Amino acid sequence: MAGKRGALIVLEGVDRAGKTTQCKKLVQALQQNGRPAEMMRFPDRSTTIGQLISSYLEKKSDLEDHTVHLLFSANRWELVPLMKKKLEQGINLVVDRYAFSGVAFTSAKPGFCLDWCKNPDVGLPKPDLVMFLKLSPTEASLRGQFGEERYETSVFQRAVQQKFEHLMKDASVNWQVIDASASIEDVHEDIATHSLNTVSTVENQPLGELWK
Ligand code: DGP
Ligand code: NA
Ligand code: NA
Repeated sequence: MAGKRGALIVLEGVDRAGKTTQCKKLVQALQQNGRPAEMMRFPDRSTTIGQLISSYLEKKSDLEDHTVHLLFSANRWELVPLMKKKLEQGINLVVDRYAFSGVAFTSAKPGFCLDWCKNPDVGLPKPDLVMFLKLSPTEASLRGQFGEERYETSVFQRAVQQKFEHLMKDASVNWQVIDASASIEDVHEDIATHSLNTVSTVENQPLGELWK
């Protein structure tokens, strides 16, 4: 197939770092630069599996911890054919959370090792760029109270942050740390610059496989 593929760009970070706002702004900026772009988010709560996850996050149901980990992973895998199709069509995908959230959130629970947590996501499309929106717990707390969903406590979020720090030591992933304490516009500039570089760098390269 001729033509240039789209880039797979992921935004990660603890809750309230501004990922969703920045994903939307990035999609607009890419489009304004003549680069087709679409946003995706995980968990995608619209699918059958996503509805099970959503009910769990809203505390309307309880699920065993291993089970919910595998459901989050399955939710990513079920979107892989669509992701690949779009990337092959030259559409750049901006993704709000991915397998790194999967590993960070489950491995922050007692009794889970990193390798077990990574395994179900091994082989997913490998992001060309993962930007970690870094925000200290103090700065995050200044952005207001946590919501009512599962995981939304400062103790758990601190544990998640430590797991992300560990994952970022993996040089096989193209991590960029973004200072999320800056203004929305400044954070956006930073993210857009990294993304536009990535989009033109990878357009003739094959898509990789994560953690393989
Ligand atoms: P969001 O819709 O971005 O607010 O994410 C919902 C919550 O689910 C958030 O607290 C992060 C958490 N989360 C996202 N992906 C995963 C995953 O793969 N596994 C686990 N255990 N939690 C996840
Ligand atoms: Na949330
Ligand atoms: Na969000």
